[in-house]
Amino acid sequence: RILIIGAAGQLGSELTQAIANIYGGDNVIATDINPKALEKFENCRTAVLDVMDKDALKDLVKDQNVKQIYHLAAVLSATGEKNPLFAWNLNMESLLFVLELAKEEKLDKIYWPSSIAVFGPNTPKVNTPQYCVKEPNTVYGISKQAGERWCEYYFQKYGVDVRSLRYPGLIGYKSLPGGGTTDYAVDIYHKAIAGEHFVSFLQEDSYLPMMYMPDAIKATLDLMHAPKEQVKIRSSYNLSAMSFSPKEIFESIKVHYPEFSISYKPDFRQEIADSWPDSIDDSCARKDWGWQHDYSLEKMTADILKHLPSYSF
Ligand code: VAH
Repeated sequence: RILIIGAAGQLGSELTQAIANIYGGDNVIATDINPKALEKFENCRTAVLDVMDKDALKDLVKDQNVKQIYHLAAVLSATGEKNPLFAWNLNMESLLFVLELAKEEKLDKIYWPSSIAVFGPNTPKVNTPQYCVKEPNTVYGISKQAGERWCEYYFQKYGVDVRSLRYPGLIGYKSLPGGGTTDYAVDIYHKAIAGEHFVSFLQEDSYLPMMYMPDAIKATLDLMHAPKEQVKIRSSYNLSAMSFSPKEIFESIKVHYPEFSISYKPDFRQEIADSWPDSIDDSCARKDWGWQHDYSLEKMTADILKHLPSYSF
């Protein structure tokens, strides 16, 4: 079976559905710490799980014959800055335990998301390469960088087949974001269809790498389904689709909602966004396992504005 930790999160909500559609609901166990959040999963197994409860996790893996784990639970960048040691502890302890469990129980595959947050203020900002200076200055970024080192270590030392992607900001209409610096790019659509004014917590020209959720799901499954020998990078792959600023996403929405209005009120998240790249070079992912994105900003906006108004959470 496939175990998904943090299944009710922004990425997990959609990735769990996609995995259940492929492997059959009986072979997928969606877990989250919040029992209420699990109610939305109708066509797969569910279980309440606190990822910090190592015994419960080990029992679940053994009792349910789990062979793959998608470990998606983490404290994201903005929330992490409010509670640094809690974020470090949860993000790192949980990953180390999943890697150790994979080694002990000889699990087939592990998936663990990294992020563009591994890059820092002195990383090349434009077309950021796969290999470069990475001095992240958020707890979330530090935990993702350390996590990448551990993933590569467990692959090289113990043969654990762990795979990872450095996601850009992810945008989808089927789930709400969970405390990231790119959350504005999801919230803006909700304000547009509600006919309300939007206040951006990032300044208008704050460029960030971004990706529509269907592309993120496709990349994750393409990577996880790739033959082992094609997965040449065992820290985490750079991954990219587009880059845009709050002004540009606003303009793409205004085409559909001419009355929509925006103002800019940068907060503490501006400093985090400023430490991240403007754009990413993901040529390694395209070369090693054939990554191709589908969605541009205009195509994403049209798709979200088509579905969000009638989507019930
Ligand atoms: C965050 N959404 O903002 C996440 C992501 C690149 C950003 O890692 O923390």
